[in-house]
Amino acid sequence: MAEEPRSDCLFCKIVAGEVPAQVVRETETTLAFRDINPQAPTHVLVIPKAHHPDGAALAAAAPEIAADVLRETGEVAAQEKIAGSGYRVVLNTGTGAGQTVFHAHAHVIGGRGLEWPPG
Ligand code: IU
Repeated sequence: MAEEPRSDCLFCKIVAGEVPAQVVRETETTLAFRDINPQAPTHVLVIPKAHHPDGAALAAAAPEIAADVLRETGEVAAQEKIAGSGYRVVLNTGTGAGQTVFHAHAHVIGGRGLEWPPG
């Protein structure tokens, strides 16, 4: 279920324009901005504008917006010119997997070689 914007949610504040971000793409339902602590030459976060706690919750509550987010990861990769060399889309889900911001977001990471499996 989509929730109201949360005053304690950093990404809701970015959507509201209350916290600055380097926005690279925006649609009616999504926002894409550069990660403040990039792990690769390209590291962009794609988020739904509506608050959902993680990717699974987003897909369950609003599958059409989950599809928008996934489509936008591809658009970001094309715009950043990393589609040809390969890139990774990551949805950390849960504290044990490294999720630190509990507003759904897909990391788009590329511009360097990427190891598998991830750490
Ligand atoms: P995670 O999957 O929840 O760990 O990803 C959260 C990301 O949000 C992480 O890569 C942070 O560097 C990033 N981030 C940000 O871009 N701007 C911020 O002000 C904060 C975190 I706090």
